[in-house]
Amino acid sequence: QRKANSDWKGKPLNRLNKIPDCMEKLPALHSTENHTVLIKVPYKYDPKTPPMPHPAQYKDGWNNDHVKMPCSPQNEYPFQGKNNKQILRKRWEIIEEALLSKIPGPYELEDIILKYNSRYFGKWNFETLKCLFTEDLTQSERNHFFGEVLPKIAKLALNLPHLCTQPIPLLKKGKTRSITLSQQQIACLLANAFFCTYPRRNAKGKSSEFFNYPSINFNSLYDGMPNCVKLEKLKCIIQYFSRVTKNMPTGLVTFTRQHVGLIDFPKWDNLDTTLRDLHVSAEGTIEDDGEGLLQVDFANKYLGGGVLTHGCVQEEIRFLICPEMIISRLFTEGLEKNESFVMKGCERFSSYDGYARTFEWKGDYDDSKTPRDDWGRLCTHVTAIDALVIHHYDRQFKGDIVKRELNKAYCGFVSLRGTKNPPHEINLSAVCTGNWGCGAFGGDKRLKALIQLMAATAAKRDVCYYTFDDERLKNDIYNIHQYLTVTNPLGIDTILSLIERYEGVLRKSRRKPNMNLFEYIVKVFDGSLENTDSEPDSPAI
Ligand code: AR6
Repeated sequence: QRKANSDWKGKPLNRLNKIPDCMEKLPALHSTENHTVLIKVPYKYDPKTPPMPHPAQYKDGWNNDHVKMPCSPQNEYPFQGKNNKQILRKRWEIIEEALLSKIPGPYELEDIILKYNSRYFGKWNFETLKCLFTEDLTQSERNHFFGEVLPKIAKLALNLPHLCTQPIPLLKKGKTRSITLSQQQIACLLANAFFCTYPRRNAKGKSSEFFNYPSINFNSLYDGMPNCVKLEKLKCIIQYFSRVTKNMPTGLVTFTRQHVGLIDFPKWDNLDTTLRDLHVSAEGTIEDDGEGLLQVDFANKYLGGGVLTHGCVQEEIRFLICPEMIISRLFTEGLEKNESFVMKGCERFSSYDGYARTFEWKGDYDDSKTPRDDWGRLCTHVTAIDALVIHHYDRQFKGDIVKRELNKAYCGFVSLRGTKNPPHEINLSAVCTGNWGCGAFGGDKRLKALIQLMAATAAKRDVCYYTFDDERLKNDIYNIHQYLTVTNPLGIDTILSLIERYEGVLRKSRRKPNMNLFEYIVKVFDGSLENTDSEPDSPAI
């Protein structure tokens, strides 16, 4: 139940640009050089029937530019034949045999997964999976899963050569490129991840083929000492499969790797624009209250971060409640500093409570009220940007580090379509964000808030900021925004130089700062810095 939120400041939420209202009309959907569409076009959203895959027959792409598919005829695997002789067999045939067999419980599920992953016998364990079904869920929940849901997940996985008929390009570094696929195709690909069928994705060494990609097979979710968080993660995954195997969603999703050429970044030192509008609130979360806005994923360079292992903070939680996001890991190489990743149309399936160690799955989430665009995608846009891990507090204020973060946020916020239009035609949705880079990655909240405001301004978007219950931060961000836009309007170039001056102060004082960045900025202008040792140019005492 959503509470009416009165605890906010700045521009009212309902006055921020939102999709679908502010969206440009979409062109007809079709594949182009940089956009692979895995379904048949022309396409029209039909709430009852999933779109047809394209082409009609499976086409293989076992090469360095495409996902190596489990059902590829070239996917071969050593198999213990008669008289204990090792023979090479088509791995898909082993997978088919395994998944068509009866799987009454978690022990058998382990056995079948190891049939076509025999190299990992004795290496992978399934303790968490077993714990879920033997200690956590009730007997009837267990029976329902193994009796009803699992056979359908198996069937969905085995439908791979009929549903995902076109080679899926790898979204490699250095190139802007999109993939559009149906929610049904994603479900099928995820069903394969659930059964750990993806070849070449388990080796970890630096020389392994997919070294610079996130993992995709779910074995890492099943193993390890069972802990509460992993059990809750599995419940989110089970919820997703229970839903899609009962009632397959019929829309589309687009994933885009966004690459900004180094010469295309704003010249931050010469940008005299003042900050765009802000809505800031201590209540609310990005996923619950960011409807129609460009929602930020506080990402890892490997998308999803620890979603399939131990992590359980903002990004992992988002991927667990919207599991379609997990499929990005199948084809997206680690992000570079000038890249972001945009996901349009991922559906939310679960509710949750708690955070990190207290994370708990709280049942179904009905996302059906979210409108769809002309491409049948839910109007939920999420942009993944990976902040820097901050090891030394002072250094994050240094010019080159600040610019790295400005550029990264800009990559996430910029509309590459929009950049070609004259500015007056652009009506982009506001960015919906919060303490990006300031939890697991240890950044300073005030600095990162300012950086995101600057980057959003350069990308022509307003900002909606949720401080995650931090009342003081809410007031501070509101006040500095008022100061920098009304009381003493300053351009981005000047704000940047103030941040660098603050870094000088920190470097000189060599102790915990006695004023934060925002206090410093105001003091520079009200003259109260005089007679203190805080200014970089003042003589050392
Ligand atoms: N809505 C708004 N604010 C939030 C939300 C939410 N749903 N969840 C958390 N916050 P963190 P990072 C606030 O640590 O530092 C993952 O493993 C809350 O104040 O997730 O960028 C990724 O895969 C929280 O402390 O982001 C990366 O590896 C703060 O946002 C790494 O963490 C930061 O959330 C990224 O770490």
